[in-house]
Amino acid sequence: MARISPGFAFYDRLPDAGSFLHDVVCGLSRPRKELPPKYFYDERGSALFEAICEAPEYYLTRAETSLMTARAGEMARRLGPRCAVIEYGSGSGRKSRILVAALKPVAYVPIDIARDQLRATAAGFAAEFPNLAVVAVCADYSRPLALPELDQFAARRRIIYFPGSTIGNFTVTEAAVFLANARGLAGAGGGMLVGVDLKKDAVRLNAAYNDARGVTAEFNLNLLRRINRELGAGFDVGAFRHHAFYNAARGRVEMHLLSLKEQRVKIGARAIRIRAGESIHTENSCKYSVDEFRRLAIGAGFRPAGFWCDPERLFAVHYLTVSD
Ligand code: AVJ
Repeated sequence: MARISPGFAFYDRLPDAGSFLHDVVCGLSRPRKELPPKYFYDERGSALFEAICEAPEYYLTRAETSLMTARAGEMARRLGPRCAVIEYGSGSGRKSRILVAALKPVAYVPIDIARDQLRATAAGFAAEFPNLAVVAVCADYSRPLALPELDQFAARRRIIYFPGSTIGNFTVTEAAVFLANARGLAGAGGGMLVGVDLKKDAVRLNAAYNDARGVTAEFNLNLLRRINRELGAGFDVGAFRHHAFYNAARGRVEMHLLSLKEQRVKIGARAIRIRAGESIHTENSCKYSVDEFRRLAIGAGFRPAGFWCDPERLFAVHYLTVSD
């Protein structure tokens, strides 16, 4: 049979550039300066993140991908036929490709903030899985989000797929709110499959966020380059240092940018001053034991319905369900 050139739907629901300016100015006006990690992912940032995933120290992607490869069949049996898979932060789609190949859902709805990568990923899925309806949504899923109508696909259940331990970017309190919203989106009879990096020794964690080739440092610093380019700020990027460490008391890796000198920059109408030695907190990556994450999910109204770990117990994938 001739293969018809495969298509996909594309919805652009990205907030305008004004919210980037607003979030940056707000974050840098706080007594402890911070920037939201979602802004790492401009074109260069997305490419740098892909390079991080290849770094020998960054075990997360390899552990989760091999876990998916080994267990996707089991996961698919658990989730059942005729699912609609909604993915938060589809990125390159490397992990969802494994899930989709095993699960054979009726629809795949990748949601991502990086427009060009989302287009490429959606096109790839449409070409690879001709019987799959692909509905791409370019959006910031950390904000309330109206999804396109999915009823036409007559799915038995909605599955939210949230791999990569991206949930770790939220604080524990934010993650609880986020999960409660996701539960609403999955709806009665629905479920969620979440990839979560496990707590482990600090040496391993510190190495993962301080790779020897400095790709993570470049990824972190790229946020300042983006602010310079898109918002016309004049940060001296060379006078900042990448600083990442495991904060055991809070169960998270923190990434910061340390300014080595005093800097004054103008962003929009605002003058920002950074002292020598002052930090900008750019990311949290919270780590959860299996039990901690299950308790969090229960608090958000989900029922923990199974989990899978790699043999080294580096990473977990949790299945959470919503009762009918
Ligand atoms: C994509 C959010 C899961 O927190 O480990 C990688 C991003 N930051 N190295 C993570 C990241 C530094 C990553 N997540």
